[in-house]
Amino acid sequence: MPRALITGITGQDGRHLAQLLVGKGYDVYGMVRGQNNPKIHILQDETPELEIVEGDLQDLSSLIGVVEQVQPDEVYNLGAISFVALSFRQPELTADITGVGVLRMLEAIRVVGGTQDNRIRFYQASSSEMFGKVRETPQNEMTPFHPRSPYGTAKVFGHYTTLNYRESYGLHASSGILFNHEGFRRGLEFVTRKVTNAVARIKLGLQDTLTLGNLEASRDWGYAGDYVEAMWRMVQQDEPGDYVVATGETHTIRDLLEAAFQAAGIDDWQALVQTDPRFTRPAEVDLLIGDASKAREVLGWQPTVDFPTLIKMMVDHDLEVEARKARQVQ
Ligand code: G4F
Repeated sequence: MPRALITGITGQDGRHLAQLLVGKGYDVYGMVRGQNNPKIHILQDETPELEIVEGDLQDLSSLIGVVEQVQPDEVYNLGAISFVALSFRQPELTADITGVGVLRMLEAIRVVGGTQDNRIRFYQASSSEMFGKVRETPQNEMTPFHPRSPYGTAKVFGHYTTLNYRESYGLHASSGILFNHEGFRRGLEFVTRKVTNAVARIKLGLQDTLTLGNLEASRDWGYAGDYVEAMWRMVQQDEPGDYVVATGETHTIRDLLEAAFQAAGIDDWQALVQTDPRFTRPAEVDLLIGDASKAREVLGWQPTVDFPTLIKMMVDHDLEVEARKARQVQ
């Protein structure tokens, strides 16, 4: 059986990818840091086949230990401080985990001998945040980067480090430039889930209003379950490469609000939404829209869930979860 090691296993993508790979017959190892990570039991309920290993993207010797122990065929580096707003408050930590963490994992693979005959293939979770103040629209693999946050600059470092290990050591290292991807496992701090959860609570009479930051930003939002399939396909190619993964459609936060309230059957929502500068960022990424032609042509990948379906899926999920929680409190 092929073996896969996933960092960032407790995050949305880690959970989707673990299930995908188990379904494909892999032995899957998920790396967590520290003892008694509270999310481990969720992972074990969801994917009982998953093995948990301990390691830390801030600690090279722990990564060498994990790679030696697991002897993976494929490493998926999804671990990061991934919330852009937090990266402004903790820029150094973000640079260390989201940026230098990539270098440490690549070094661990090199030191354990994984670059010989491409014994260990590597996937880096790069991000459309690297495009930042976009130089062209839509964005593709050749679009220059102009990051707008400590998260974005750290991702650029990770992206070029992946490229450098490919070119220097012949490592089969691919980089997926993934645009925003969402779903019912998305954290409540990200705007889609913050909105779908609040809309569900408003519908159930558990909350009165919703407070957001910039409503004019535009994002290319897809479904996370589709995007982990693209990661896997990149790693299966004979040659490593960089790929944009996106839907090719963009929507503002206002469109998101409209879709979410509509999914809950609420037409008149304007008065339910407030804005507060607390939720705006020192520098914003105004518009993202990806051109995934290369992924379509080379990987045969395309998204299967469109924007209204995605938002409805999330609202329905949150209606169910919030109604259950409310029943338990009574
Ligand atoms: O949902 P967001 O926090 O995602 P963001 O910043 O686009 O980053 C996400 O996608 C990236 C891919 O491009 C990933 F690399 C990254 O790890 C993460 O998954 O914010 C989306 C937009 C922003 O423009 C933000 O300013 O929504 C705007 N927004 C407006 N009000 C808000 C809010 N975002 C959040 N999180 N909370 C608000 O109240």
